[in-house]
Amino acid sequence: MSRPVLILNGPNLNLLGKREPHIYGHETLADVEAECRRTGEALGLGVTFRQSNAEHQLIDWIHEARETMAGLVINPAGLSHTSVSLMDALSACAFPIIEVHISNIHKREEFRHFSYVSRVAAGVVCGFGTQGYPLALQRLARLLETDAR
Ligand code: CA2
Repeated sequence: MSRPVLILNGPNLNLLGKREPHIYGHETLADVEAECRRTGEALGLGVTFRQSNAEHQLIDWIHEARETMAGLVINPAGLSHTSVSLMDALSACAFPIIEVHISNIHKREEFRHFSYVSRVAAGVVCGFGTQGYPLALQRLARLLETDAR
């Protein structure tokens, strides 16, 4: 039986592949979703994939996930660097959380170097382009095998 995992994408990631390809590449969010579904199937994970531009929506999905999901991959986008509320919602989750950034945030502006989400994540994938998503799923699958947080 596959284990349910949630992949959340924060503000503006709906623009992926449509703007700023020099930073974020040419793949669209739909391409990323398709790749995550393929990877999830191979790993025995049932993938739910969502994006919102609204902080409250992301928080509501995280609250729901506490009851329904075994793990979470999140690209919090700009909210990584600003949102205590998102961090608080994530810290109420008992399952493992992997944070993904498509770009290498440490190579960019200073304000992107800090992430509130990293404080509650089991691990962070950053700077691997959209390949970071399937890599995060691989790590999540491994953590779920051992039931570690
Ligand atoms: O590298 C990442 O994945 C980020 O989470 C992306 C965020 C940025 O604020 C973080 O510092 C790093 C930006 C998401 C917006 O994505 C766009 C994609 C294409 C065009 C415009 C924005």
